[in-house]
Amino acid sequence: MTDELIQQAARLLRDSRQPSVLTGSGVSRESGIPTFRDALEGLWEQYDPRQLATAPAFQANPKLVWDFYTMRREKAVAVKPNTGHEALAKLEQHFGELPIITQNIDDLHEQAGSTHVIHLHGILNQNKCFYDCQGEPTLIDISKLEYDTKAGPPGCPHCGRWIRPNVVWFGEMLPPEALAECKRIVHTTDVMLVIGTSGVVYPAAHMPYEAKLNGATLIEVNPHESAITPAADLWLPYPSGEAMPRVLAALTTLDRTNSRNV
Ligand code: BV8
Ligand code: ZN
Repeated sequence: MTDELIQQAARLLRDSRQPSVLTGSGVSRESGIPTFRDALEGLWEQYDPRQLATAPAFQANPKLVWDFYTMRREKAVAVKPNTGHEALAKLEQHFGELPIITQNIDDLHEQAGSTHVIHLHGILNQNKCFYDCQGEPTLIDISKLEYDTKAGPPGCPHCGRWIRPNVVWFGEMLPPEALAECKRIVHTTDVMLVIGTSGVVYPAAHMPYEAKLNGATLIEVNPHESAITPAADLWLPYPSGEAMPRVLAALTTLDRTNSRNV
């Protein structure tokens, strides 16, 4: 990991007035959560997550899709934030404000201490009525329901129809309030850290381009080239769990040097 790239990122952040972050599943990879493109393991290896993360797939086989999310919930309970999540939470303390737009449905950013997290694709640990029968979204706390966990999704206590995870499936609209918040951020941010996303799922993948159009500088952190890399002003080709703590340390040193020189 060359220090020069880390130093460049630290200098861009030092001079930033309104930094922001966009994360994808790569930021949770070092916590042990597979990315969307990682092959699923065990009995799930025959499935492609993108084929399961749709309403038609759920309607065709509610138990299969419900079990897919139950498996992911059980995995998510066992994992902890990694050093990349923790560095982002410390960056928020450094700046006082650091909005994180995430495509991830885990809550590892929150567990690490980030307080301004916008979940574009929903939240794995929340459930709702498939028909939002009491309004959008009709959230349901399934821990209060009596149901056979082996029999697929429980019934909505209001209308008796399916309960589903409160996540955004392919072909579904993103939560309007999350989108509105993103619109505000991409029009005001001057440096956007783009971490751990392949940049292929829209409209989330559009955010860095929109920010750049509005004058922001893009710093990408991803060990592999992504669809966003060509638009990035600086690419740190490293895992976020290694790069982000180094960027944070370099920024802290720059600040200390600056304050000595005033
Ligand atoms: C919408 C929640 C409009 C569920 C997710 C053509 C046909 C059909 C549809 C479309 C189409 N073209 C565009 C669309 C729309 C579609 C889309 O974009 N499809 C893509 C596949 C082309 N989008 C939608 O459907 C969206 N809705 O457009 O609605 C509409 C209009 C009118 C009426 C109705 C609707 C909704 C999309 C949301 C889908 N839900 N998640 C769940 O999680 O189960 S998406 C899901 O996949 C994730 O949330 C994430 O967004 C995406 C995966 O992307 P990444 O996070 O980037 O993960 P990936 O594995 O791809 O990459 C990981 C990266 O990390 C890699 O680059 C890797 O190198 C890197 N990495 C690995 N290790 C590390 C690392 N980086 C750093 N450190 C490491 N250690
Ligand atoms: Zn209902």
